[in-house]
Amino acid sequence: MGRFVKADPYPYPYNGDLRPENTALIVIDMQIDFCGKGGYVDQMGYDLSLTRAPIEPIKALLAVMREKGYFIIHTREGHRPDLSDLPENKRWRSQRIGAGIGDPGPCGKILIRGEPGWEIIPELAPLPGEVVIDKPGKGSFYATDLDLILHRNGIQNIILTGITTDVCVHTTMRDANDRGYECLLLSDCTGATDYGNYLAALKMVTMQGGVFGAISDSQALIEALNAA
Ligand code: C5J
Repeated sequence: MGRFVKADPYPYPYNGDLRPENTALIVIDMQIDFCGKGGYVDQMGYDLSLTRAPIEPIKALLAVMREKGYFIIHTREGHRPDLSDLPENKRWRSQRIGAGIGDPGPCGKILIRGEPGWEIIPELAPLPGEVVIDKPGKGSFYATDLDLILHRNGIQNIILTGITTDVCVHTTMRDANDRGYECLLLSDCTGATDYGNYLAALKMVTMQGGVFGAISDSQALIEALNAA
């Protein structure tokens, strides 16, 4: 039997074992810096409507998965105020495009922990007790305790949402897949700074029989979660 989500290129998860006890929803970097006016992405001149598109679908999905008792994880990309964890080349590149990490901006110092721009947007604020992972890089595993927390809580399946599809979401998905987690990326719950990159990032997942996992959307997932 099992419980499966309609997904591309295979019904997810591969073994039909989809339960609140073994499945986590991860909401990646839904911070003002990535989708708010005056934040990092806005300062770089990208179209905010692309990174804001997943807000409502994620909000609706969070309500369902919270109610059903699924394990919820949020991540935030950001650096220490003294910049001791900021690679010099990352800073240099951000300065080149006019949004220097650590420099003052309309939402405080860009991508710095504790600054207004670094906060998760109020619509998707974590609830007390939900795990929040602070990461200095694009992937959610590097220099964090995410893997330890997933293991401790018996998580085998990871549902990925958040921004940006081609950068932090993809890096996290690839890394999770290499670690043996069964991954599902929801197309309406993610966005990139470029629409072509968003489409390409989704397509990449589906190659080779699901090289990093599978792609679906929140409606299909909710249907599967509601099925007896
Ligand atoms: C980026 C992210 N794009 N959250 N971060 O720098 O994808």
